[in-house]
Amino acid sequence: TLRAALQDYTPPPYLIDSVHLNFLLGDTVTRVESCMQVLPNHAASERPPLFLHGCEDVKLVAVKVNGESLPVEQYEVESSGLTLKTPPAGAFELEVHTDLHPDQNTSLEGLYTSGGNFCTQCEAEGFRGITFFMDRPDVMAKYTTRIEADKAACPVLLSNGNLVGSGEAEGGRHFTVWEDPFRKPCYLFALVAGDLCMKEDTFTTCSGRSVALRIFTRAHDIGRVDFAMQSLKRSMKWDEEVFGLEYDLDLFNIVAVDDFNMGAMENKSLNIFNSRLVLATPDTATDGDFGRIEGVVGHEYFHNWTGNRVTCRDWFQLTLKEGLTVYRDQEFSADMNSRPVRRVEDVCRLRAAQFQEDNGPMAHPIRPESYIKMDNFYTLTVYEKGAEVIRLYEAVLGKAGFRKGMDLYFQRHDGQAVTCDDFLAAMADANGEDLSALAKWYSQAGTPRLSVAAEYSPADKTYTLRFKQASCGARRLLLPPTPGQPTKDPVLIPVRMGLLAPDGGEVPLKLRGGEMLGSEAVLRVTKAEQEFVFEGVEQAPVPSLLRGFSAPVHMTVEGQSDEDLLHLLAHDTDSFNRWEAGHVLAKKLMRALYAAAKDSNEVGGRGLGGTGMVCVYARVDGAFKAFAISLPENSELMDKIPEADPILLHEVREFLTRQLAARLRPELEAAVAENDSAPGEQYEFTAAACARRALKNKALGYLAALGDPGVTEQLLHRFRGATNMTDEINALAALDRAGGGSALPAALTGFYQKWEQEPLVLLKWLALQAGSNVAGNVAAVRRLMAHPAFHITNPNSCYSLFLGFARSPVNFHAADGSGYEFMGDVVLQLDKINHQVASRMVSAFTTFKNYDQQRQALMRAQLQRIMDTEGLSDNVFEIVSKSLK
Ligand code: HT7
Ligand code: ZN
Repeated sequence: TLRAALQDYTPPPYLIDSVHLNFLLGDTVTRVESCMQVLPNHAASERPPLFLHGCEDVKLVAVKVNGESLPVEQYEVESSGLTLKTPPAGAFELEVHTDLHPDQNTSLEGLYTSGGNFCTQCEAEGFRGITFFMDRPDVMAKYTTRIEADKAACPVLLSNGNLVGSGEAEGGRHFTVWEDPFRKPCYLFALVAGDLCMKEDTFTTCSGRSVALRIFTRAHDIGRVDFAMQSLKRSMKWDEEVFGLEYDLDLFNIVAVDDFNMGAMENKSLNIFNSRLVLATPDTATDGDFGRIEGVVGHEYFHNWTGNRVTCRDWFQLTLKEGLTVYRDQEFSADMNSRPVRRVEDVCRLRAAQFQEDNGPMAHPIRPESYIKMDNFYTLTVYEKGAEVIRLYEAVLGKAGFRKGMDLYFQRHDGQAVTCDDFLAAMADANGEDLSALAKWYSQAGTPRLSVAAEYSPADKTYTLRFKQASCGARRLLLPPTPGQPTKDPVLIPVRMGLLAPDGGEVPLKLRGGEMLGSEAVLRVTKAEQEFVFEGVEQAPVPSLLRGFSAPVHMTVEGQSDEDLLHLLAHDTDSFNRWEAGHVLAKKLMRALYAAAKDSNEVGGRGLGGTGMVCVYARVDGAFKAFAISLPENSELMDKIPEADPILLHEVREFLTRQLAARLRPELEAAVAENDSAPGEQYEFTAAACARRALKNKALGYLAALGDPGVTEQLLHRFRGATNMTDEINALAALDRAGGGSALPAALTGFYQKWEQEPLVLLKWLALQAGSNVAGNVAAVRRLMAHPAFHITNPNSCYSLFLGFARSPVNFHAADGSGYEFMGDVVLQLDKINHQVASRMVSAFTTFKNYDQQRQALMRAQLQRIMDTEGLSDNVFEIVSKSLK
């Protein structure tokens, strides 16, 4: 097992100027002929060996140098790669022929088949599964790709760049030739061949060029690509308007495939997508699906500049392209929909999931220092926290300053493979600012803790905010320690803030010795302890801090009362913080209920009810009403509950849900009535329509908790009469939550029969059953593995069934360990099929230190059992071994 380390980076000793690839696709064997123009990238006095990465499944057939077969003693082949011991001095031509079996490739990296069609996935290190190559992103070459295949089986043959040739070949075969004019690393290479239908549109760029946009799917699905196509056109326009970035080729292709390890891939001009992120019609996709499609289509398109034109020097720099591109797709979605709603959703995800990662055995900085398998570092930390770090630049520099930095970044680095330091330098230089205080965000893992104490002096009308970057506990560490990083330095935390007067008005801000700042300021907290004194404050204000969640930190405001929170809820001008006030109240309530239940062995026994939340619901309106009654995720609560009992926490949630449903029943029924769609109303994916459906369905979910037969009847009626998938699946989920009675099995069967031919819809059906909290459901989930709707070689199927199951507190965390044992079995079974998918399943275990002693022991036992298994993949080994440390 080899570990790569950031500190070991050295430039490649050779470069590949151009490569000609010839793919001879076959039923079982595919031959790949690669011809590379190699250039020395070392001192003339040296003759270093040339190492080309390879992989076990690639069989070397021939090696030639400058047209001559290379004698066997001049090279060495191992499963890890091919070494040319003494390459010629100066430039030379290297030809390598390999044989592959794409139909047997269940790892879904390199070249594989999905539904009989050929496709590729090369990021991060999959190109070496196709041919021997310098598989590292700082080797950027020009590609020409010839693809030859049986014409009947593969009428469509695609690769990157422009189509420059095509024709017939012997034996009923045909070919195409593609030329990509832009240099690229091999991880952006793509090939697709098969029987596909296509839908075409055009986009005229800001400089008047016409770009053909094509989306390819299987024939059955081609009627479901309109939304993705519109999303693509909107992304192209948005990038021109917001960042001045224009598309650079005359063709942009998207291909949808069913078997795909992740969401999508930004291969130059030939994006490949998991079909669940392309195909959508109102009857098969939910509002959530539409939102994700828009975001991911945007994300992959935006990579054309942030990732492709400017790429990463090495994989440690992954956040350079991913954090930045997530930031860009979040901004795009915010502009297309409701900005405040999007921000709340993004922050919830970050705090519920990324903060957990930062607190667990896999914690790493957004720029990791080492890895065994790079695939394990496509994480919430690199992506989502990475995007928050980009947001820090925006908070510090303002939108205009941020744009200046982006412009300089492209001006300096177009066509290069660069580092996060280069990005920071471009931002700093474009604005004449010293941003070195931001650098620590790249190298330190963990979520900083920021505590704030406030003091008002009526005598001199000053208001002081004292910030401490500190964690609780005796050691007074600036940040909680993470694996390998016991101590931390302070970081730059931009705190966007305002002060609210007792009447709810905004206090004009003036820092001691400074100018008037208006009603909002961004304080730069850079020290372990730092204070800011505001002058001319007439009455003790309520502070509104970290507006818009201006930094990814845990913030505690000392002495913050429920009254303060209700004041913010009523008056804050920042919509995020208004929502946050209600959210903090809900967290306090749930933690109090949990603590009481733990003490008394009785949930809700001390008369704690949902009064605070009832107030919250009454005071929030519009798009936020659905959020106002959303209870915080368990993972957000566990941060402050040591050795949590997940089932007790679940019971607290159920109790509170019933309480709220009972106390708010008239309001919830009104919300359903007021937000119901009118008969015959067309589905629209707009912020307003989504907000209405979200509130209605949230309200129905609460009403379901009442266990009232009348409600169940209504849900069944809604389920049968639903005219869109959002309402249909929500009614089914609510029936499940209502216990469903005898109606649930029939509804599930009806749903299956209705959607039997639609694998994407059946993913929802699998996830819903897998996540059920009916005790003993593990047996049903095991049975579902044998159902025709489930395919163990399909990642989506596994994510729905297994990760759906891991989300059930009652069954995954069953006290007898049966849920853990099941997931242990799943990891071991999947590791023989697909290492990446298997290692994602291990994530169910990595939070084990959050739970009570018995559960910790049971989870650890499963990790140990996995660890003790022979022939474990590097992917699974890396996560399991770190977890057990
Ligand atoms: N850049 C893409 C990453 C990706 C990937 C990584 C490892 C294994 C499979 C993968 N498929 C796609 C996705 C993105 O961020 O756009
Ligand atoms: Zn990406």
